Amino acid sequence: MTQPQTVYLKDYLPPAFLVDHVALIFRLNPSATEVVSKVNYRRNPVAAAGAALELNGHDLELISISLNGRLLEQSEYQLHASGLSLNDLPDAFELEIITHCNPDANTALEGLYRSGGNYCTQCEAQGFRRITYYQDRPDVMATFDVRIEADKTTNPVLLCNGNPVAAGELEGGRHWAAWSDPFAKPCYLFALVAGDLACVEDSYQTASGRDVRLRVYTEPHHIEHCGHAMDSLKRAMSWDEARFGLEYDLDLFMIVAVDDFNMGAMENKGLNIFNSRLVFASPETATDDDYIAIEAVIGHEYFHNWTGNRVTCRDWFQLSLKEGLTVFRDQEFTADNHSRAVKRIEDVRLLRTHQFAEDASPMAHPIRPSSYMEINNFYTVTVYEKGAEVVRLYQSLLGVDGFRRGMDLYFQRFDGQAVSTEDFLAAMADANETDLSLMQNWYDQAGTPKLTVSMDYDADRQFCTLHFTQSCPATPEASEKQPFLIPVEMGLLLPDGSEQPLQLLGENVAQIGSRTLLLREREESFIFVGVAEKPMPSLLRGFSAPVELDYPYTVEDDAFLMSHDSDAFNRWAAAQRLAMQTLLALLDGKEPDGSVATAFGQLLADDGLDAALKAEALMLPSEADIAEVSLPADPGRIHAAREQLRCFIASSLSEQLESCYRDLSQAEGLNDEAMQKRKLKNVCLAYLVALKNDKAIAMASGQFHTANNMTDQYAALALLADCDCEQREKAIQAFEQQFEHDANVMDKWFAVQAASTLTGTLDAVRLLMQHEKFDLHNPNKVRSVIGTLAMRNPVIFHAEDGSGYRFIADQVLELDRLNPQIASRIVRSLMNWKRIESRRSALMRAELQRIAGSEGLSGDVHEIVSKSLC
Ligand code: B3K
Ligand code: ZN
Repeated sequence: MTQPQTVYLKDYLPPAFLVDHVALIFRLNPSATEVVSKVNYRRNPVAAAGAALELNGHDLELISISLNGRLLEQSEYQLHASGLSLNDLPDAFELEIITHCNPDANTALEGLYRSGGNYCTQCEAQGFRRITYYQDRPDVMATFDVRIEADKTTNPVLLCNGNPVAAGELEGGRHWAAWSDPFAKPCYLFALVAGDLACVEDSYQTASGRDVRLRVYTEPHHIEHCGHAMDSLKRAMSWDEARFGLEYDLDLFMIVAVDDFNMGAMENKGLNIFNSRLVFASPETATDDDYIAIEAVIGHEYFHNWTGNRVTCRDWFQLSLKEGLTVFRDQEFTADNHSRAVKRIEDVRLLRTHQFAEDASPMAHPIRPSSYMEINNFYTVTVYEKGAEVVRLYQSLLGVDGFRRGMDLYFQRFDGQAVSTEDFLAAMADANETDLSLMQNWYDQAGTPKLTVSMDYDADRQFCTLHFTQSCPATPEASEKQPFLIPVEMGLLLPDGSEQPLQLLGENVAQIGSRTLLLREREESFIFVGVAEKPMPSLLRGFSAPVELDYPYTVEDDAFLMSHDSDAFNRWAAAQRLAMQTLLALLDGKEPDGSVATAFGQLLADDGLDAALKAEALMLPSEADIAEVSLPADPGRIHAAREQLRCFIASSLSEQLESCYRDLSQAEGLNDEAMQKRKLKNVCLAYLVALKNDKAIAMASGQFHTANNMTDQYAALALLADCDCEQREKAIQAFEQQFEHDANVMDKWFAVQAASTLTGTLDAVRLLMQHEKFDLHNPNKVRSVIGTLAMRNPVIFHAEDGSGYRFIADQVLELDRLNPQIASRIVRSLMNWKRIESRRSALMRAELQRIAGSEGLSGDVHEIVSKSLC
């Protein structure tokens, strides 16, 4: 195989030809689908004169090419491994290309493939080149007309982007449908679906009074599980109108649920395609977290209609332009509909655990990378979640109204265009007549900035000074970093817990409540006056910037902030720090300090806190979080320390935990309050079961067998799956019998077993892979079994004998032949070998080397492995 090439942002050139219109005919056939593509090209005035037309193509069988109706000889074009070049072309012409592709043989799930007997597509980022020869790049935007022909019995439903325009019958039991999409779009937003599908239908009237038909398509037996998805869609449509003044633009909006999908969902124009696990929901089959995630992802894909589709990316380096912005929008959608504080905590937990680790890894990259080998490797927590944090910075700097002004100008300037992150920055700055040039450093530099803070208190002058120093570790793209623009939302708490009014030296009046300090330099100090008592700083409230905060808080300081901070996020952050300090002390061989149990007990008893915030605060930092701050990490000792602390808290607070559990056991329904109560109840149960005594196991088993909702049933199952007891086997069997016909629920059954820390899990996983419902071709199954073991089971993955690493490397090699994108996700579990203690580190490295030395590796896996071994 040829070595994958690195693509550089600095080499960007506009396309040689522009496209006005694309007309496609699909003659669907499982093993040989014919695609007739008729495209009107004209020379791009800004491209080099006389440039060739370079069309991308992958795994296509070329049947014919005609230029303005004349069939071309083979000598008139150059066919090569990755496409087709044509020279000496007129300034404007029509090119007709006929190709065949094989949907049945497409296990990579990119381009046109089959899932459950139905046809579907996935074109982002570069899947359209597996459908036809085209300039497969997002800055080529065109209107599309599509005709689909297929067997009528097996494919009664034929769907494409845009609006349906005509349909009819054909000979031989076939039929056709024609679709037209009036909005110019890049080809990555193309989608086609054909199959035997049922749909739920509803309608939505936009703010300006237009009626839009809404449809959610699925295999017929799941139709009764689509109500929540439809409700979520309507909520998303009305939220985008209210918050951003953005209306839907076509007459029809469709969502199709498919079982075989590489990621969560895809925002194709007018025809979103979803992984079925993010569509189907009923209280018996979906957890509360599933309900919230479905609403968020339906919102996310819908919001892309403006941020991504109407205004798209110039090239794939700009991915965060649409993804960071759209994640920010979906975060706000959830925050506006549920608890803002809980949403913020969950987003920050995800960022700190996964993105901070990525930023410290060999794959560290800026939110706008400057090079890549395989673009699919850059759909990362950095581009998405850190990207969303950077968008949030604009809102912190400009306020909600200023941010809205920036968004309005962005759409006014760029609707229908393919643009860059600089264009977004400029719209935000111009709309608010302010200089935001320092924001550019957030796009160009990788690494998590560290903010070191110290405080001096001068009792005589009543001055309190905060000193800030920012630094950023070296990352592959740069060792020296320019300072970042960092808004620090903060307050000063007085010993009685009240807020010190904030007045900086030189100001005339004091402000009550939080204020935001803007850091622009490597070192800055701020002097507050009129501070009569030594205060406790509450820093980075609401996590006002994606940085690592370093302030010398003691255990007592954190206990104080946990119970007094007016900022809910910082109460959570203090609880996490307190737990982390205790965990690090345990790793140092110390005994658990009682203050953590006391503080957690007070928090649990606090009537002023809602149940979900208590639950979030009581959840200990994950083993991955601990690993990041105890380098080189020893996963075995980290697990033991965390278990020790869980048991210590559980035994110190057992009565309180049990009575809290019992008080909350009646939570019913899907409202926020009931969901919050279930969350806290299950956190209490998890602590109790950590003690592994008969009473706690009986409570979990009782909950499992009597639960009337998946949240409680699944929480109990997960706890039992980690206990070596007879109730474990009973629960696992009962769950399988109850849900064997529901693929998405079976994924949960697979995952709890693969997450078990019991010895023997690796053998159990091998057996699970022989289970009749397991299928290596199905990404959800792979994620549930192999992904869970690699990413969510540090005990088994990091087994001292290297068996976990060897198993995962074997799976990566096998998966890579079927589906490189999925293999490339799994192989990342080995990437951080340099941060692990030396024995395991050597074993991980050896597996990476074994993968690197294998024949026929995909570009996807090659990029991760080669960068990891650098
Ligand atoms: N834009 C898609 C992700 C495509 C991933 C391609 N490897 C879903 C989303 O972010 O909305
Ligand atoms: Zn997205």
